[in-house]
This record gives sequence, C-alpha cells and structure tokens, in this order.
Amino acid sequence: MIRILESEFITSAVNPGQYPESTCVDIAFCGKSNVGKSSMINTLLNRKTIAKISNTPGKTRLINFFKIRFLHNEQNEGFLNFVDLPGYGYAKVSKTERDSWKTMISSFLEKRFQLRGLIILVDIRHKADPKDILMLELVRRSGIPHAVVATKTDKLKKTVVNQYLQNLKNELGLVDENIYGFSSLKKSGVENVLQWIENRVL
Ligand SMILES: Nc1nc2c(ncn2[C@@H]2O[C@H](COP(=O)(O)OP(=O)(O)O)[C@@H](O)[C@H]2O)c(=O)[nH]1
Ligand SMILES: [Mg+2]
Repeated sequence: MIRILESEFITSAVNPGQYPESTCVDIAFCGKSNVGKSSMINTLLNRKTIAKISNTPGKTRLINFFKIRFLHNEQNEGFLNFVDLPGYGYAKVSKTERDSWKTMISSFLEKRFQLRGLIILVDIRHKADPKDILMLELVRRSGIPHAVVATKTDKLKKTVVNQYLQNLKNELGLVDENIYGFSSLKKSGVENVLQWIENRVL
C-alpha cells in the first residue's frame, strides 16, 4: 500500500486558468459542508491542520491543491495531488454563492485532465441528500472513477455501521461504485481509502 511521506499546500483556484500546472495526477475530494472533508484529508496525510478544519460551514469555497510525496512497495517514490473541492449545501449564503460549487466542480471534472479519481463524502448518519445525488450524476457523466466515503462512523454503534452503509448505497443508487466507512476521530477506514487511491494512481 502507499505510504504518505510528505504533503504541502500548493495553491487555491476558482477557474481552470488558475489550476496549477502539474506533471502528476490528481485525486479530488468533495462533499457537503461540514461532512468531514478537511478532517479526512488531514487524517490521510497524517497532518493536523494542512487542510483547514473549519467550524464555519461553507467557508471553504475555493479549490485547494496539495502536493503529496508517497512511497509504494516500501521502496518506490511517487507524487500525486490531493484536490479539496468547495463544499456544497450550506444555506446561510446567497443563492449565487450557494450554486457556485456546481459550476466550479463541473468545470474541474471537465477540464482537469490530470484527474484520476474523485471521492464523494457523505455523513453516515444522514439520508442521501439531493445534492449528493446530483454530484454523483455529474461524476458519472464525466466518466471519472469515483467512490463514496461515509464519514463519522464513530458516531454510530459498530453493529449498525454496515446496515447504514447498505441503506446509503440503495438511496444513492450505487451499483459498481465502492462505498467505505471512515472515521477521522478513530482513524478507521484509512487503509481502504488509501488502497482505492493507489489503484487509481499506479
Ligand atoms: N465524531 C467525528 N467528528 C468529525 C469527524 N470528521 C470531522 N468531524 C467534525 O465535523 C466538523 C466538520 O469537519 P470538517 O473536516 O471541517 O468538515 P468539512 O467542512 O467537510 O471540511 C468538525 O467539527 C470536525 O471535528 C469524524 O470522523 N468523527
Ligand atoms: Mg473543509
């Protein structure tokens, strides 16, 4: 499995013209505001605050790029980018601002040729949201490989986690698409997600 060695913030962008040039591939993350996206990126990278964990939902309205150096087979070095996409579904902003994620994410899926995989985060406790379903439609249409990660599994009793995952799978209409449970608090699910990423980038 890949092991993350180093990570650094590269830049923020809104429009395709602002995306950083890169010779390595991207793995992107998206989900509703407050779903635990920044926490998950920090957990995968073994960093405390590289992706800002904000308690003010909706604050991250930019596309943030991080450069990752990793090791695979414990000997070969590789590079990839993590891309933190703007969160969606936060009500307390103007409608224009609320809808800007759709344009930003659609353009990213369409224009970023380095993109090799997208992880869609959902909160395991919540029923599938129309925005998550729309997001799935966008990524299916783009043909980009994707997986769903259900966050905050620590908030549920262990015995019901699989049932919740199954329910989400049905609600989201997942067929061939993978769904994994994840907890940044307990650091569980990390191996599954890193394995999925490895399969996309190597
Ligand atoms: N219990 C629990 N709380 C979490 C987990 N991941 C994130 N949170 C909390 O959920 C809130 C939003 O997290 P954040 O990572 O900023 O979400 P983002 O808006 O999607 O980037 C914060 O208060 C986090 O501490 C998790 O796995 N378990
Ligand atoms: Mg965030």
